[in-house]
Amino acid sequence: TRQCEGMEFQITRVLAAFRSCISEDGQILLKEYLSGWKEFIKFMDSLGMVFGFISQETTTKINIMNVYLAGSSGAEYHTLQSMIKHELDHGLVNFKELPRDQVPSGCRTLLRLHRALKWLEMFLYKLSISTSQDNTGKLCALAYEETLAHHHSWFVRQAAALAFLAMPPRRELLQILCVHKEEEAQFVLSTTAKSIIRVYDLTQRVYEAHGMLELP
Ligand code: 1PW
Repeated sequence: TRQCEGMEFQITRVLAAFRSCISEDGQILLKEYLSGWKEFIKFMDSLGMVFGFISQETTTKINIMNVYLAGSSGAEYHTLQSMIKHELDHGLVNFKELPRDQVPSGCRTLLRLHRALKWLEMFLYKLSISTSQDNTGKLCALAYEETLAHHHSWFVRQAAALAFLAMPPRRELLQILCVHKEEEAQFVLSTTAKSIIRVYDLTQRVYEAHGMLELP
């Protein structure tokens, strides 16, 4: 069996990151948000080559955010709310489609991760209520079709469908997730899904309040 310590993926680290994502005054902390995603990317990478493009695309989005966080205005990117204020105040949001050679705004980039987070949450939830008879690829596909697929082109949806076919069986998947007992799996998965919902719902409200749910 797989060793579950050290640098390899652990679902409990995803949980810890998203749990610490909301500050006491209701701000979304971007570093924690991105670290939750970074941990999850390790999981996608351990699913093999076919998940490569999904994992790559997520990494690309995180890297764009990291450049902003490390940049001269980095302090403004401490939270979702401060980022929105900063980009609005300086006309950086890009409410219109950008030329391909321009770096997308933080608001636009995080919105892509935000939409993807719904997929992740739905997948973990479905996995948490699944039984040993369930097909993980099917669960993943269903979660995708109910959420992120609405935002994707035909081409991306086909590529995603291919990746789901290569999803490992449930038993193996739970091992990759570093949960070994059935009850433990249910608990960790549903707790993680719940911590993600809180972050997702708050982020959604903030984007909605600024009319930013459809940034191109
Ligand atoms: C195994 C459990 C699945 C949950 C993982 C969620 C990962 C989400 C990454 C999906 C990437 C699909 C391929 C890329 C599509 C891009 O076109 C799209 N990006 C995202 C993150 O949805 C839109 O970005 P774009 O093209 O407008 O810059």
